[in-house]
Amino acid sequence: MKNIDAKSHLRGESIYVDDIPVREGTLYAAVFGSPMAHGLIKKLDLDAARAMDGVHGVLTACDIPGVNQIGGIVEDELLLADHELHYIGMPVAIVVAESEGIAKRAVAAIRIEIDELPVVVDPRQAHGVQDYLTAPRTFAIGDPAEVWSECSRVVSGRADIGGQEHVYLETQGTYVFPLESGNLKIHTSTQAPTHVQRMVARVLGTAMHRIEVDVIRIGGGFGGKEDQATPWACMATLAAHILNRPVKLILSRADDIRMTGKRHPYSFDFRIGLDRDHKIRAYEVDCFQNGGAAADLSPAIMERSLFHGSGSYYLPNAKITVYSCRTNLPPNTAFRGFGAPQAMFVLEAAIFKAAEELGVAPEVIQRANLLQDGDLFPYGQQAEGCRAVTCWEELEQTHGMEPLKEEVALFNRENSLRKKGYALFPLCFGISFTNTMLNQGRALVHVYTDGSVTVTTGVIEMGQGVNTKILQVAARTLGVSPGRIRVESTNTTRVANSSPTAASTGADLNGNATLLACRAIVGRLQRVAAQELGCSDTPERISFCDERVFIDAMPTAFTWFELISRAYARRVSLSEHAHYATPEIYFDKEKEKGHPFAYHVYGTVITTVTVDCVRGTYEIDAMRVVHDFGSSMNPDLDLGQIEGGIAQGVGLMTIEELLVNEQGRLVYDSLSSYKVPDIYSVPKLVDIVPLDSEPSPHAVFGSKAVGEPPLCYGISVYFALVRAMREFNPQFSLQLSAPMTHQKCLLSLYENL
Ligand code: MTE
Ligand code: LUZ
Ligand code: MOS
Repeated sequence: MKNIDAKSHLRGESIYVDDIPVREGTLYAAVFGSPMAHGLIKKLDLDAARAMDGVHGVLTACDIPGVNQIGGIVEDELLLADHELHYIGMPVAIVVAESEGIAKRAVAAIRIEIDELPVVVDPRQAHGVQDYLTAPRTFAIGDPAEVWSECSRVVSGRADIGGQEHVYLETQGTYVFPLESGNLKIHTSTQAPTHVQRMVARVLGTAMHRIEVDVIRIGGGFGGKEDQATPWACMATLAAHILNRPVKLILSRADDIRMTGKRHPYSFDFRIGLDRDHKIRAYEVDCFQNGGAAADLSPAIMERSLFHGSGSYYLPNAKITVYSCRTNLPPNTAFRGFGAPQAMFVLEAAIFKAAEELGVAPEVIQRANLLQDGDLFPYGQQAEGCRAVTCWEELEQTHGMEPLKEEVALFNRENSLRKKGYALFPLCFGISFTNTMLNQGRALVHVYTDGSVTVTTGVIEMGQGVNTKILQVAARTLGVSPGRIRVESTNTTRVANSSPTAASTGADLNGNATLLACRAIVGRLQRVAAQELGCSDTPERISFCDERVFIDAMPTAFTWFELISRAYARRVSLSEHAHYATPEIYFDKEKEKGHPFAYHVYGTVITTVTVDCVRGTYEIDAMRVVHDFGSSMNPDLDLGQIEGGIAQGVGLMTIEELLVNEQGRLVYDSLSSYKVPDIYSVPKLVDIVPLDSEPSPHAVFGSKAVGEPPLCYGISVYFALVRAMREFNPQFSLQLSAPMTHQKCLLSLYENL
């Protein structure tokens, strides 16, 4: 089944916020953000902006009728600064004008005087004074302290991983229409319409039922619109509410990069202890998460780092601690992987360093410690249906690991200025929101009297193809052709209280709800058909397929359309609203133990790279993957997700560098200086072999979640590069600091040579 958006995307006909036809009377908003990373507002001069022709209003914190507070997990984030400024770009005032141009010129006319305060950008500095966004947390299993002395080798060190800009194609944006009686309709590019609805209601001091949020699709989110679409929607809605006019607020790329949060950079101190047989006896890590100026989703991201601190390995004694450090940067936020890639990176870094010190290949240690069925994760869940070893072995066989290694060795013998390296990475990613409460989905299905069908769920289509999967679920369950079904926009009035589309759970939660809704309708239609066919006592004999009614799996003369007419004539409901909650999951935060994940996704990658040791540039030759899809309901979409995830993971590990100076200013703040992967930076070959595994019981139709996990395959690129560089220069100091930019690569190649 092709992506249902393919045709309109290709023809440029798909609608995003900025494509919604503009209504008469629309005003345009632009936001004035703090020019300093930390300070107190001494004077805010809005007169020049207010006096400009075409300016209808300049709004500040004192214009907020409700509560000036948008913190979702911790209530520590103002919508508009009132006194203290915490990061460059922190919104201070909203200008509303007759055109975007006027609004921007008015923003430029705002003057501010600030009493500067010290700026902190390094999480270790915040840790030094225990300035945290939320209390530190530790996950532990066994006791590392007891076994260090028994280890044959103990290795410690520091590792670092940088942040990442989301670079969704559609920047943050909102278009709001005031309706009658103070009600408002909001079109916004968000992964979390209910979150927008709740926060708008809070800011306006009104009830959620007055606020309708509608999303057709978004032009990419990657986590950047899980929480951080909300402030812009609140600002536009505040303006529309106060001025009683439609208001549009679309961030320019420059403002979006400057003012919104990114993936969290982390810094780590690790210690790893091994036995003579390369088993990891003990592992301890302190993770310093750079959270930015407010909590946003940092506590949840911290949690996912803790959950993935043991990667795809069994660690009998481990202690993983995360400190969520407050810095003067835009609040960092969700980004595909949500703290897991960072935690996996430091463990791989520890294994890599230990391997170098022991003089063995890292894959020897990796292989010796792979998770197996029955093993405990540090959070108390037992590995079930574990595919770590299966994926690894399948990779050895299907991709011919030994010949690949020989090829690399041969190349390195024959070339002195170009060197190849390879690395493996085993993936294990937990599926479910770690906050159990969020694991619920809803769907509303209508069958119209002509037999056509609409489905509304709480899920957001952001390019991942989830609406196509929803449609597949409905088509298969109702036995009608996909062309008969339309997936509606996501709308808080039709489906309420939805969780964000995040944690890769969109298809599972909303697909399962769709399945339940369709099954309920099928149940009623079976009874109607049984009555019509004279077998009222045994409706279970009836089934639907290819728009026909079957009895005992034999086709009848009855079509879907006739059946729908009869059902309507018999006054049977043709609509259903269903709710799905993931079964069996729970987590006890006191004990830090539980069964938080419905299931895990596994996979293994082997990556080969070639480094140009004269220039410090490199190419990724190939990434060969064995991935556990369960039983994929749409292999094309799922392969697309893996390729996209890999490209983003490669960017994170190689060229995407978020450099911040001491004043808290982004150094690479545009797409001409912040490098995102292009066709030259992605692997020349991506070969994905599906593991033939069981359909997963909690995955919709047994098709495992695929959105975030594959990004982690990118981690292998870092270590493949270091190994290639070692072939040229065995002497450089091991920094374990991602991304490995071309610049860092070049400097290391000639360090101590
Ligand atoms: N794919 C595209 N094309 N665009 C996106 O924004 N977001 C990713 C992933 N794949 C994203 C994407 C993230 S961060 C998540 S959590 C999942 O999609 C969410 O969708 P799902 O739950 O339906 O997998
Ligand atoms: N959001 C969230 C997420 O609130 N909880 C999660 O566990 C999560 N995981 C991944 C991405 N977003
Ligand atoms: Mo994805 S980071 O869960 O939006």
